[in-house]
Amino acid sequence: MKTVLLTGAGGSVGTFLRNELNGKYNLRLSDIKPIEQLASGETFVAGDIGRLADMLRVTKGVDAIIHLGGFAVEGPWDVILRSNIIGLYNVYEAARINGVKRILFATSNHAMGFYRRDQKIDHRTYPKPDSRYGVSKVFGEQLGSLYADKYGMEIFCIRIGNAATMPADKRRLSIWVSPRDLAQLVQIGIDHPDIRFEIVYGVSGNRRSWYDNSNAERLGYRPQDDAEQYATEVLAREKPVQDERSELHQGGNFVSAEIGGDPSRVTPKVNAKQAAAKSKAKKAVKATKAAKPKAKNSVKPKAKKAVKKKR
Ligand code: 15L
Repeated sequence: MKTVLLTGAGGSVGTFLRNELNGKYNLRLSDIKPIEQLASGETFVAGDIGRLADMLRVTKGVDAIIHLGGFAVEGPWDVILRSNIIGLYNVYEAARINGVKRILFATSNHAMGFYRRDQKIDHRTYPKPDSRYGVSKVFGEQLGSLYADKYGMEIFCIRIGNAATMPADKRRLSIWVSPRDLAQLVQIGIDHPDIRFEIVYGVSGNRRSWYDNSNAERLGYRPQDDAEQYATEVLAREKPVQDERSELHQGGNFVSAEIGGDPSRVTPKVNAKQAAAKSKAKKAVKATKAAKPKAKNSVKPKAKKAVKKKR
C-alpha cells in the first residue's frame, strides 16, 4: 500500500480526505499543531512548512504528497509569503531532495478569480488571481511546472472550488466539490500512471459550473455529485447582492476585499494588528488636522503682505 503524506492535515479539506482515503493508502498526517485522534493506517509527524529542515524530515520515504498546508484565504503579505511562497518552495524542494516524485498541490479557484461569471475557463486559460492568496496559488502551480520540466517530477494541481458537505451559497453552486468527488480526483492524482504536469478543477459535476473540466475527465474523473440538488434551499437563503464587483466575478468577495476574502476566517491576531494600525493612522490624521489652522494663520498674513509689497 502506498504511503501518502498530507500536509496541513488538520484543516477541513484534510479532514474530509482522511475519511475518504482511509484504508486506500497509509496516511502520514502533518501539521504544525498535533492531531490527536488517529485512525488505523494513520501516523502523525509534526512540521512547520516554513522550515526546510522540517519538510525534509516529514517528506522522507513517502510515495506521494498531498500539499494542503499554508494559509487558506487572503491575508497580509508576510503571512502569505511565509506560508504559501516559502512554505510551498520548502515542500517541493524537500520532495525533490528526498526523491518523492509525485506532488498533488491544492491550488484554488482564486488563481482565476478575476474571470467573470459569464466566462467559461479551462486548464489552459491564463491565470487571473483575485488576491495575494490567489497569486500564491499561481506561484505554486508554476513552481510545479518548473519542477516537472527541470527535475522530472509529477505534479497534479487541483484548483479546488469549495470543498464542503454541501454548497454554502449561490456562488458555491458553481464551484462546490463534495468530499467524495474531491477524493476521486485525489486518487487519480496519486495513482494515474501518466502524470507530468496537470491542472484540473476540483469541482463536482455542477450544472452551473464556470469550468470546462475536460482535462480531469480525460484522466478518468467522473464526478458523482452536482450542487444543483441543493439549489432551491441555497437560493432561498441567499442575501441580496451587496457588492456588484464581487457578484460579477468568479472569486466573489476575494476580488473586493483587501484583507480577508472571507473575513470570518481571518485570524483574530491579524484583526487585532489591523485594528491597531487603523487607530494609529486615525490618530495621525487627527493630529495633522489639529496642527493645520495654526500653520495657516502664521503663513497667510505674511504672504498677503508680500503680495501687497510687490504691487
Ligand atoms: C478557497 O481557496 C479557500 O481556501 C476556501 O476557504 C474558500 O474561501 C474557497 O476558496 C471559496 O472560494 O469558496
